[in-house]
Amino acid sequence: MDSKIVLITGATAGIGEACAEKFAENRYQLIITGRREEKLKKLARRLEQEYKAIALPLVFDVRNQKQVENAIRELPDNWKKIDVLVNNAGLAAGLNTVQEGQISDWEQMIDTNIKGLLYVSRAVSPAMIERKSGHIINIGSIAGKEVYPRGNVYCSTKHAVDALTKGMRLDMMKHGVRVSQVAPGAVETEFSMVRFKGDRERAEKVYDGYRPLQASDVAEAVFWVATLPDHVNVNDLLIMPTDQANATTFHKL
Ligand code: NDP
Ligand code: 8X3
Repeated sequence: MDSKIVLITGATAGIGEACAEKFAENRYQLIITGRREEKLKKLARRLEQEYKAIALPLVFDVRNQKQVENAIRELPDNWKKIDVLVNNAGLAAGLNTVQEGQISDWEQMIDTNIKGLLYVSRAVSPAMIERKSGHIINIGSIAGKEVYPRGNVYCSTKHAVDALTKGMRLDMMKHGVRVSQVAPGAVETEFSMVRFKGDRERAEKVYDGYRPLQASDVAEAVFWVATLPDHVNVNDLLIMPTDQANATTFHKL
């Protein structure tokens, strides 16, 4: 039997990279995407060396609908049958009140986390629907379940991912396509460095005094969701550090 194909957005770092590793270890063929070409190439080489996995790096910005459409349309024939799409690319930019927020931060988050997820899903899902098989796994967040101080726009984008997951499931259920959300609490990745625009001290404080999730913990959950029997769908999986009870309550030493 041919190996299954998984497309992971945002595979150059963090949760996406860990998902790539987990699927590679389990003999999937991978389409790994992101904006940083060198990182994608390096990851493809590593996955090939460590797991003999075949990985196709595909460079695009999820905010650019034409780039997304062209990249998916121009996939070589033997890469077109995407079995699993992991919509992971995303970010938080800044942590401000609305009255002090930067408009460019809001636009980047909305364009990436909502519109980018939609562009990729729109490009990939028709072939799944035609084949009556496929699985879309959206990476949501505890920020899509609750709103925390100064989280306004980022939390809104993740609430949108929550709603889109539900909407896509309603749209695609009759076509045999599964749609799931995996929604993590705090995960130690590049996320906070990106949110605080390279301020390492501020970023590191986010993970101080408790044990955050690691990207590999989330990858385990994503892989489990993706490999359940066809008749089983995990609608929503909220995965938190043991030391984090909700969006704002941590058990710190
Ligand atoms: P990282 O910053 O480590 O990774 C983010 C990934 O998204 C990178 O690979 C980056 O690739 C990609 N990305 C960002 N913007 C774009 C873009 N415009 N086009 C294409 N790719 C893009 O963060 P995480 O791994 O933590 O985040 C992954 C997902 O998990 C996000 O959706 C985030 O919201 C969510 N999440 C994170 C949590 C956390 O605490 N870390 C908790 C809950 C959810 P590149 O820069 O190469 O384009
Ligand atoms: C990332 C987790 O709590 O920083 O989605 O929003 S949080």
